[in-house]
Amino acid sequence: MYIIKSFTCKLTLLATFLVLTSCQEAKEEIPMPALDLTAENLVPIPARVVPAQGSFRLDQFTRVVTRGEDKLVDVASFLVDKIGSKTGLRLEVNSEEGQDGDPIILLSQNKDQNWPNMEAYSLSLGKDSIILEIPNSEAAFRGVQTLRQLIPEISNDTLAAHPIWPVASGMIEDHPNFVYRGSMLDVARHFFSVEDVKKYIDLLAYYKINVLHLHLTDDQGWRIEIKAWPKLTEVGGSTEVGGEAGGFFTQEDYKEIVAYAAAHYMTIIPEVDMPGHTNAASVSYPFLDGTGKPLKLYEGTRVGFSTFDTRKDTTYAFIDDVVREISAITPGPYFHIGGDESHATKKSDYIYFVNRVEKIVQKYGKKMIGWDEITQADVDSSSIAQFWSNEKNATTAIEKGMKVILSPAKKAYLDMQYDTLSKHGLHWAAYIPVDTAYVWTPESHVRGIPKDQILGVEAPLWSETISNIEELEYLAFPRVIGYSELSWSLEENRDWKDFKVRLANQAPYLERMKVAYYPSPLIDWVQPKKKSREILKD
Ligand code: TNX
Repeated sequence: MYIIKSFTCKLTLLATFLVLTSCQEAKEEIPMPALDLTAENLVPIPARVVPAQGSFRLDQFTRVVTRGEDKLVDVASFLVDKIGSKTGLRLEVNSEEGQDGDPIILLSQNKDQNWPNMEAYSLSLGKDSIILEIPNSEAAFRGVQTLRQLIPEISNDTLAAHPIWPVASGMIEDHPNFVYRGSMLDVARHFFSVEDVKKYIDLLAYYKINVLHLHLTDDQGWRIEIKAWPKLTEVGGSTEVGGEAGGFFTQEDYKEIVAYAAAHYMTIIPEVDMPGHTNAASVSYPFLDGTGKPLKLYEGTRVGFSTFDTRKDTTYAFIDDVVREISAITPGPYFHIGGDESHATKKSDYIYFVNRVEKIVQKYGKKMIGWDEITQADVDSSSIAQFWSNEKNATTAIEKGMKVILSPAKKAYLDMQYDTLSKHGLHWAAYIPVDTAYVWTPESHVRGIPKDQILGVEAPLWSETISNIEELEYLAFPRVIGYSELSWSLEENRDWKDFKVRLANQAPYLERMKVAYYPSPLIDWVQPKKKSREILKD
């Protein structure tokens, strides 16, 4: 039961004809519903959820307050902004106004607690207050996503004279299973705009994904401006699969993406795929070519036909410039060198190449990531292998003391078709319906890879068959939501039957965000309820 304070003021006429005003508190009692916190449709599922009686009253009087580092204010503003788009409420952060008894959402930094890791958070959901306790602003951002999911899509207008969004009471303690929770977007086969990438970041961040790997170059296109080598984008960026105009990110565009990702506590990993997948670069600067075949722009979808000349010093001078320029505008710790499907490179040349490029990446202060083939070279234990197809390469990585990112094509490739009827996608690795995408165990997927050497899970979205955001969303959603749970949630909490219901309940959010998700028939999608008022965008 909530007590709302308001003041009714009476005029009192005294015998002396003095008019005095006296104010007296009147109380409106608002009955709040009992909600079950364990029945909320949270994705990814938190480590621990303990329900309690009652619910919190989110309404226009709610105060959002921060205690701790300055960056918490930005996270609180993000929350207020998202509450605004979902509910229409216009709350303020750390406002001086308000009264005792107003509902309060407090973001409180506590560095001293023994947190399981630096993204861990606890949410105490009371009747009068919601307290998000965190070691830092990154953890606050993760906890805020949980809170966003707990706010109902529509208000309960029968409780009081004003709209109220009841939030279930209880306690949530949560932390990620893997520190690396990724998605990859191939902007090389088809180009995607800064706006498209930002929308993808919005959606991924809501599910606590914290890495976006951009596959920036391939045979069909070079998509990132390199000031020392302008033809890469002028020539190499001029087309794409199917022969459309292609495109590229200027360095300013790229910085905008990096900054947007950073505001969502997401790391951008740039990939320059080499020594194969390099036709667009070699057409732009033919001295790079190691095939000796005639060069022309490529708009098809074959792989494995191009290679750099790995024995020329000028090739490495070029790569030095590319790695230097991109590293300078990439705050994250990683640089991805590709290294996959170099079928046109001799094995000895490939090994020589990877060894040399690793040094360049390290020189610019980055850790090298490469597709699993790189483990054939003499790579350092600080470099990271991204397992996609060859288990032997993955176990070689373990023998070398490297960490591994899991992207098994048969399970985690977002560009695989759901089934034979899928409008977009390929099926060379498998058909991946929504259940297959979720029902596997990263912790034990490849024999011989211990959990402590798994950095995390990444779901790559190759773009041979998709050319706009709707098609991207069709392949990515809903499967990427499952990958978020596989990488965030603890193994003992993951369960397909339970996930299926929680996934079905993502429909109202996805529809509000205008996501063209694939309405898989395996899921009993929840229809969004009608809203009594017009609600703004996210
Ligand atoms: C394999 S996975 C590739 C890509 C293709 C993808 C299509 C990997 C490292 N290489 O070049 O786009 O299959 O599914």
